[in-house]
This record gives sequence, C-alpha cells and structure tokens, in this order.
Amino acid sequence: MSSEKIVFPDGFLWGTATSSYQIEGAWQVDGKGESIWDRFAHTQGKIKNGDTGDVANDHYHRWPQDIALMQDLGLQAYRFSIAWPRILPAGRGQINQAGLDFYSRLVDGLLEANIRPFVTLYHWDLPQALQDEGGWAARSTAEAFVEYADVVSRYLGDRVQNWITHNEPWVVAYVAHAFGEHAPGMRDFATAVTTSHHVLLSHGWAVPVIRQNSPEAQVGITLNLSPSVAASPSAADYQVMRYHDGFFNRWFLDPLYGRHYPADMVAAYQAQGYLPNGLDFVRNGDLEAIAVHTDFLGINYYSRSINRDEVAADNLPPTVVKRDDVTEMGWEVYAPALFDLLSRLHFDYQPPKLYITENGCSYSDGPDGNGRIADTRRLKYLRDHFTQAHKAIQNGVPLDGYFVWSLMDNFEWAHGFSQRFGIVWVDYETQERLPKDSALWYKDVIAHNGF
Ligand code: IFM
Repeated sequence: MSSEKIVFPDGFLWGTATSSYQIEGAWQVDGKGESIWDRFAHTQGKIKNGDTGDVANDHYHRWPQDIALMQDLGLQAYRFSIAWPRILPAGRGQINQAGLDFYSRLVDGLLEANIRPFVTLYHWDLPQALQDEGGWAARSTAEAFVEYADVVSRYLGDRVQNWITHNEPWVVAYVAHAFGEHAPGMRDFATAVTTSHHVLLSHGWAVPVIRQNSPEAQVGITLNLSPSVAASPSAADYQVMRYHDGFFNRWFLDPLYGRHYPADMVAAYQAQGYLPNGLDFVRNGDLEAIAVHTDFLGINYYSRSINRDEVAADNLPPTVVKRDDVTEMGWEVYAPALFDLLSRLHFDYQPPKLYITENGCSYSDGPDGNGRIADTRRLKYLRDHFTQAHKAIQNGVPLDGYFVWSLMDNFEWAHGFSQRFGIVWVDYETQERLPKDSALWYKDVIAHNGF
C-alpha cells in the first residue's frame, strides 16, 4: 500500500446512496399503490428466502434517525430514490399528497442537516398499474414517466437541485425483461431492447420538464458501466469484448451523447432475432430527445468484465483472468478499472461533469462480542477505489463527487437480505443501525477530504 497522501479537490462531494424499495418498507402505507417489486417479491420463488421489501429498513418511519446517522458520519450528500407509486398510485392521474409530503419532509430534514439531496426518480419500482398496461415495453409508460417527473419536480424543485432521471437502464431492460431476475420477471430479449429505448426516451422527455420546474436543477442519468477487457489478444476475444461493450455500455452511452444506437449492435441484434421489426420503436425525433443536454453523468461501478470466446477451439490462452479476490456477490474486486472507465468516459464522451453515484461491495461481516464490525475488506475496497478516482481527477476527469453504495445494509433485490452492501450494519430484527469500521473510516475521509 502506498503511503502517499490523497487529497481531493475542494468542494468534492462525499455521499452515500440508497433506493426506495430497498429501504423504505411501508409498502401499503398512506395511500401508496402497488409496485412491480411488491408484486414480484410477493410471488413465491422469486426472492431468496422469500424475503420482501414490505418492511425492509423501515426507513419510511425511521428517516429522522437515518438523517441523524448521516449527519454523524459527516455525509455531505445523500442519493435516494422516490417510489413512483407513493406519488401516483395508479402510475398517472390522481396524486397522493401523503406520498409527496413524505419526500418533502425528508428533503427538508436533509437540508436542515446540511446534506445535499440527490433525487433519483426511477430506481425500479414501477407502479403495477402501468405494468398491467405493458410496462416499459409500452411507449405510454415513457409518457407516464414525464407526468410523474413533472409532479415531483414541481413539488420538490424549489429545494432539490440534483436530479437523476433513471438508475441503470441496462438493468431495467435486460435483468428485468430478458433474464427474468428482476420485476416484472420477463424473459424476452426483443422486449428488453424495446424497453431500453422507452426508458432512454422517457429520460430525454423528462429532462426539460424538470429544468422548467426546478430552475437551479442539475439533471443527469445514472448508468451502470463495466469496462470490457479481452481475456487474450486473440481476434475471437476482441470480438466478444466489443460485443459486451456494445451491449452493456455503448448501447446506452451512444444515444445519450448524440451518436444513435451503435450500428454494430443493431446489426448483431438483428442477426440474433432481437429486432424482429428492426428499430420500428424508434420514431422521428426520439434520438434528438434522448440526446438532450445533461449536466452530469452518474456512474455506478462495481467490477470489470473479462471477455472470452469460450467456443473457438483454437483460441489463444487467456492472459487476463478474473482474480480470486471477489465480493460475496461473486464480483471481482478490481479498482484500476474504475480509472479506465472514468478516463474512457471523459475522453470518448465528454460529459460536462461526472459523479460516481454508486460504488461499494457486499460482505457480511457482522458485530463481534463488543458490537464492533471490522469490515476490513470493504474499507480496503473503498480506499482502493477512491485512489483510482483521485488518479482520474488528476488526469483531468471532471469527477465532482462519490456516493458509496450503500448507506446501510438493505434489500438486495433477488438476493433479499442475504447480501450486505452497507457501511452501516442493520439488525433486521430490531432495526438497530450500527456503523461498521468502513463507515468510521469514511467519516474520517470526509472530514479530511482525503486520506
Ligand atoms: O443494490 C443495487 C442497486 O439497487 C443498484 N446498483 C447495484 C446495487 C448492488 O447490486
């Protein structure tokens, strides 16, 4: 380990992130409508151990305590998401004032604690009523999203300045519609591709609406990105790498930065039967809408992807292999790829500003007899990733802030509560929150703007 002192630029923003379904609970409280995650988690066999987000961290009732916790850690920003069905229980139309009031109190509480709210509008809990009309596979859901964005930004836009339209459109499209692992649990690749377009379109349409309602707004979108590397220098591995990069990264980045959907991927999807009617879901003006100017790009980075052609019998032996160092999700720990990713985004796409809107790791280390949680692997993970982020800044990347995923252990989707990403431990029996060593270290990093 280098003993070099790392100091971030003045004003660099340190935060943590969560999302509504993963922490709020109160799934049927104060007029909230059903979401696709309520429905999915209540369907037998979908979630490990039959867990649900019905109660989760009970943040809906415990938010004052959670803000006090954030304040104690010295957090400067908090990224959270709004549950669409709390605001518009049927997805559009009738507004549920109690839902708006909940987020209004939360925002006021954060501002009083001097913590800057970063609001994500969509972190996967679509109103079930919209799913019943076709969900994201239907263009009308993109229209409904604009109505929702309008209602929320009108109500909170005087106090919230940082807006993120969507969290991880790749996951929404593929994990939920092609792999069947997330709500609504579909397994149809063609639907997933259509979905990706409607999600991006809804982003493009919502940005000007948010700006209008929230004059000081800084608006962006968050993508989960994974740098692709070839396992060997062979042509076969390079081709797999290019496909992965197109599937995971470029399919989303290219249209957002005005470059249309990548032609190589359109051809590949067509060859695989994923575009049975070509790009018929792309209408005149859509691509211009998607390429709307944004103030920042949010990046969720967890791991790199090593690409190997497993079929070619005469392939070269791999020179790049996954390390043994993996988190409990099985994700390789490889911090240098964060530097590569940030550099690539800056030099290839030139977003005016970048935030790491999520980065973190799942380890289940819990309290010892004295209540101490020595999550040394998480602490090292964060330190190594912060170091790479700092290196990227020194190279000219306009990275303005870092949100650790997650503030506290929470409902990890299909894994239920079995995976713990928090820097704060949660005892789900008592709802006690206990800062882990990584949280105490992070507090120190924030206090010194470095380490
Ligand atoms: O928990 C998720 C989060 O909701 C979205 N990004 C990845 C995290 C860890 O899997």
